[in-house]
Amino acid sequence: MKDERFIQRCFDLASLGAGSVAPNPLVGAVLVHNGKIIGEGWHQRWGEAHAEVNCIHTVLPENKALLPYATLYCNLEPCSHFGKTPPCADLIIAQKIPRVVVSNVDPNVLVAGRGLEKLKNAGIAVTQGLLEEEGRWLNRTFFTWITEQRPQVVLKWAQSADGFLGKKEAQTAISNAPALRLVHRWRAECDAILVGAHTALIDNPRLDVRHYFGKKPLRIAFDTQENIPASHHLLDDSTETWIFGSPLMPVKDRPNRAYSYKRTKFIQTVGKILITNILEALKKDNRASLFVEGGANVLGQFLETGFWDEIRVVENSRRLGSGIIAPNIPTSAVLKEQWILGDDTVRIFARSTP
Ligand code: AOF
Ligand code: ZN
Repeated sequence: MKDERFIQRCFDLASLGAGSVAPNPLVGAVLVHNGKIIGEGWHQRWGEAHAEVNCIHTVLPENKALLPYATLYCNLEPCSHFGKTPPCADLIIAQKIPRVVVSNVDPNVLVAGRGLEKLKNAGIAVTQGLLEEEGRWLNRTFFTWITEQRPQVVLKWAQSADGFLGKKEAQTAISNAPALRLVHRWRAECDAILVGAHTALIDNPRLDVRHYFGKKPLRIAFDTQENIPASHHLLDDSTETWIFGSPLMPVKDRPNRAYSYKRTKFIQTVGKILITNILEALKKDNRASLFVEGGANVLGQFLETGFWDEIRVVENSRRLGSGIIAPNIPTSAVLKEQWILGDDTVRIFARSTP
């Protein structure tokens, strides 16, 4: 029970890296001596120090002598490879820490149990598999990235109590202010946000992070008919944007497409835009998650083709009476999280693994 509590603390620390470490995992580490925490750390930024290193660095000089009697808790197996930083397993051995408790084995082929092996060979007592399922849920993006070799696809929509996304030809506010803040947090935590042509045109979304803090993800929009006016937010060149469009005319001849875009890339496509092409492009660009914000048509495409890992639905208690019908939650989806935000209910579903 005590071990689980410290692993839970690792999860909480690990979550602080959300939005900053991808495609690396969220990792937290805690050093405990006699039931007291003497060090804590987490992986804060991609390419920088791992959780274990940051944790060991926080141990006060007067507590350093306790390391040979302490337990290191970490939600992910300590690494055994020379990546952008040296192996964490070597550091743990060098610090003479006698016991290590982890939640998940690292699925990365460069590690995959070798970190734990290294520790055991050095005589360290290793316990693994604590709160394993919770750990996998926390690091679901990393697990998809490593095991499926593609970004985690998260579908999101807001619907009325009677199951409508909004009115047909106008932007309709469905969810409340706290839910808007939550959605902006989700945006800050993902690597790319996508909307379809109709949403880009009718809603004129900014797809930025205004109601939360954190980095701006890549924006992606479909614009096969080249309908998005240059005055729309998505074409303001304020942040990295990919516009998937048709190859009817070279970019330079399109009246809407100025030459001066620096951060906006117009990607020509032949025929229907394929989800696999988008996922491939994201993978090449090292982007581990895609947040799909609608509309109904695009959400339907992802659902029909089976390219989804998570569905996040915000449901308001008001009824709309008519409008665009919200997608059905597939039978393969399982409810993982649910909470109330005023008159909104937030639900997170995951694809059930057979
Ligand atoms: C750990 N602790 O905090 C993290 C680990 O490129 P690098 O050197 O940062 O290595 C990235 C890989 O290391 C990543 O794919 C995963 O296998 C592991 N991440 N391991 O011991 C950490 N973030
Ligand atoms: Zn490491």
